[in-house]
Amino acid sequence: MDGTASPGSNDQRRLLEALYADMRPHSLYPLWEVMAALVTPVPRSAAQPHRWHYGPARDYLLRAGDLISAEQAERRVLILENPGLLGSSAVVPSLYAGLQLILPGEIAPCHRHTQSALRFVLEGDGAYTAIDGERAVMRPFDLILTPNWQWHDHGNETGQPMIWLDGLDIPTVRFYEASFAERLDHPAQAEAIPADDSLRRYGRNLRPFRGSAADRRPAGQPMFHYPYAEWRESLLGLAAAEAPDPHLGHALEFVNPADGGSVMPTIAAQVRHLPAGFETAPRRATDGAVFVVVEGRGTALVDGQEFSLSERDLVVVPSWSELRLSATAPLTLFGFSDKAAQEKLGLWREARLPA
Ligand code: GTQ
Repeated sequence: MDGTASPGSNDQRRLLEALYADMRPHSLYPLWEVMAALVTPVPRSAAQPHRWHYGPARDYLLRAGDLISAEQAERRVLILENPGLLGSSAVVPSLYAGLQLILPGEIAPCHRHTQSALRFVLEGDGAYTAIDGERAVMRPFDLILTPNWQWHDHGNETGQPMIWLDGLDIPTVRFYEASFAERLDHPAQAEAIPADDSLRRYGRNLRPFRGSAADRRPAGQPMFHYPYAEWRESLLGLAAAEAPDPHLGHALEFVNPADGGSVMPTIAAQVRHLPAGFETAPRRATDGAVFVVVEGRGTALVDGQEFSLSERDLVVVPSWSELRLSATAPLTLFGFSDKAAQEKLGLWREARLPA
């Protein structure tokens, strides 16, 4: 569809311009002048494909660590801002990504907000995120959720810096103008429930007997910790047992066991594995996605732009860009995207293209 109004005579143009000038003070605007830009035949993302090498980003983050405390910053995070969305703090129009640092002995103070968050651990071992009274001990490449309006603080009682990838729906909540946030009057919330309690109760496709006092987490969202040890075993087990999907490689999505849906209402999370030498056929999808390398080496070809990838490097793949992944060494990726929200809105689509 080409929604541009067809050109008319110079006379018509002059009269139309006069109409627009008269209407403008009354907050009225002609659709036909903007139709083609509003209702596009295929998605046109303002976001750009981009890759961040982990090493330099980590150096800047540690430099920030020398200059400002987690407590002072509230959250000491370097935002991964999409170069096509400058000033928006967004990695794709709907989502935010950042690298968060907690140094030994620090606490990122307790707060809650209507934005939903996930953490994917990149460095360090043994710090914690406390969520509504329960600590999740953070091991490398664990996925940890902070669903909306749950109290959370992060603390590091280990001797090493702890760095993780934050994924939040900040731009989505901003779009809906639905941001609420509050601080607890203590830096750390009370530990009301033993660490990793929810993993023991809900983590293996079981749950406490219905109606028992042991059923402590919200019925709609009992799980908030998806350990690497578990997802890796599933993903690599699958890779050992069958051929990879031509467009995805081996791919698994994290689910909310309460409803089988995505981990949070706005954010979906996935892991991928490509055997050495494997290259995916090109694919487009409407979700804007961020990937981080867990293990291995390879390349991401995004709309013809090639990005080399090695451990902990990050790459953003905007809506409807053509993605080809290839592995020079067995490549494992974690990714998150706005597929969760798009599916609920009936918007999500993909196109699997020939190799
Ligand atoms: O850890 O709660 O990267 O509130 C941005 C906002 C992290 C957090 C971010 C946040 C947090």
